[in-house]
Amino acid sequence: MNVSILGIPMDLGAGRRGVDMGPSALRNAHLATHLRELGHTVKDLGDVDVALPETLDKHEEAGLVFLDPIINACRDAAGRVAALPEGTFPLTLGGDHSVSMGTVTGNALRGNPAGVRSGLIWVDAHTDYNTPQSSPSGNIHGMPVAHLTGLGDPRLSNLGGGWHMRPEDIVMIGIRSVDQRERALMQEAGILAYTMKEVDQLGITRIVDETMERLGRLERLHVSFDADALDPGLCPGVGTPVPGGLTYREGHLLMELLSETGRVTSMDIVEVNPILDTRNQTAEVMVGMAASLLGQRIL
Ligand code: HAR
Ligand code: MN
Ligand code: MN
Ligand code: MN
Repeated sequence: MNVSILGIPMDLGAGRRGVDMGPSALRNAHLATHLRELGHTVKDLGDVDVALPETLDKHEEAGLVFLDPIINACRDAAGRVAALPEGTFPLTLGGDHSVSMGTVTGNALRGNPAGVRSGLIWVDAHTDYNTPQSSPSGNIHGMPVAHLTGLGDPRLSNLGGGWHMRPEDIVMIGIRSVDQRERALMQEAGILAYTMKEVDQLGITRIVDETMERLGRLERLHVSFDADALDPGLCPGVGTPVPGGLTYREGHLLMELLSETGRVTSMDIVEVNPILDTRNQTAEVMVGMAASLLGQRIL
């Protein structure tokens, strides 16, 4: 497969500094080398330009912190991804999770596909379904999925022109932290979410089966993997750690089973924060997750 790596070194959507260094940490964990060892042709496209917070005054507008520079970076990311040739697997590196408003949009609109439906598998401790009105923080990385489905501020929800993700084409896995008003929005939208309780009860195998029952017929499938979905003992380098996350094997099994379906067409790795990490462990683990999704097998 042709894999194109694109970094979006942005931390403007997060409440603390550091995830802007995520792309660098993932490259330092030998991302491209590991994927080449699997037989892929890997091209690193470098990074999207993102404003540094130190060069901006931290202004909040209508409940959204750093709105304008985030729009610019997401629009650039969407354009870069949408321009990639058909058959390329875009592997996009955050950055905080607001980058996925750009990457998911770009992947859905790639090749300008009339009527092509895209599914989204959101692997995260959080549902990221806040709107500016429901958000307790104003941090945009808690809002990408809501905006992808057309809620929230139109400047963020219209990155794809009139295109929106359908709530029934989204499945979330690993969830264990949802804000009060965010929960009501999730229920209203009817998004299927497997919390850690369901991971414990059903196991990853059944969850992947059910996910593919729902999304398996869609032409495109994007996996957005927030490092904080994994347990913070395994991935300490994240800004908003929540105890009780996916284990190393649950994460790998999820990626291995999704890989076996042959249906996944793109991936993000987001929220890796090297400042908070231990010897780049979180980036190393996430490179392993990408390798499993892209065909790495034990035997
Ligand atoms: N729900 C909280 C908020 O909206 C925190 C969520 C953001 N953290 C993430 N996203 N890493 O997955 O402010
Ligand atoms: Mn290595
Ligand atoms: Mn997230
Ligand atoms: Mn998260």
